[in-house]
Amino acid sequence: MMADERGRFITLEGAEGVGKTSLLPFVRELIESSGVELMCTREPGGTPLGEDLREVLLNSDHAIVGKAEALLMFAARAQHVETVIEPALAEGVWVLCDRFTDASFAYQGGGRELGVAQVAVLEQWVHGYLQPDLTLLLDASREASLARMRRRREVDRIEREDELFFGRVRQAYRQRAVDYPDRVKLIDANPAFEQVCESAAAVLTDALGDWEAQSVLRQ
Ligand code: Z5A
Repeated sequence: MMADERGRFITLEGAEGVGKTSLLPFVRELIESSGVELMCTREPGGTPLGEDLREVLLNSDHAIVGKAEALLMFAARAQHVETVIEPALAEGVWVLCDRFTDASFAYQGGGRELGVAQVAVLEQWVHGYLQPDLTLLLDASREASLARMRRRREVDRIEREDELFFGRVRQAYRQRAVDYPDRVKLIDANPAFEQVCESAAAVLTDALGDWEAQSVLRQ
């Protein structure tokens, strides 16, 4: 990569329990092995304000209405984009983010049924100029996700929703891959972890190759 180039912005997405958090160190290592400086972050969170909002969103007992939930997600995101993500990218640092705005389209747009148009208005306002360069979207059956979730910590506020909610979340996520095929790469997360890593590696290797070629052409 040329010294004065912007960093690349890569996001990891998928419904709860699909294995994003498990995959993150593998993705991190693969990207770093290409020689770039990489920063890992997450949403909601990534800043002191964002982490406080995460606590409210996931662990408070408030009955938060869908619109308030969407606005809180985007409040955390506005702080995150302006103070962390954008400055890093501008300095040439690559950013790997565990969830970003595709999650708002899936959970608030789909799960809470606010719709794509409402979420798109917030997206445009908060970071209309910024989109991930690549999104790895892990997709697994609800049975597989549930079985994996049972193996870990207690459930948070959103995870207490019903099956219809999670059906809409998965459908909305899959629609993102249909609507943005060049950016959002659907990865089958049903198989064993090693196989999921292989699929993610194939997608990443392709993207890294394309970006390297673009970088060489610009020199
Ligand atoms: N949210 C939102 O609503 N709107 C937004 O805009 C944003 C977020 C940004 C926080 O997400 C919540 O915020 C989330 C969406 C909402 N709520 N829900 N529900 P989070 O990312 O912090 O939390 P999470 O979705 O619950 O993710 P997680 O806890 O990090 O789960 P995961 O990353 O998908 O899974 P994991 O922890 O990597 O794996 C779970 C277990 O399965 C673990 O024991 C693994 O060892 C095992 N595992 C993983 N992969 C495999 C395979 N392939 N086979 C077998 N076992 C596996």
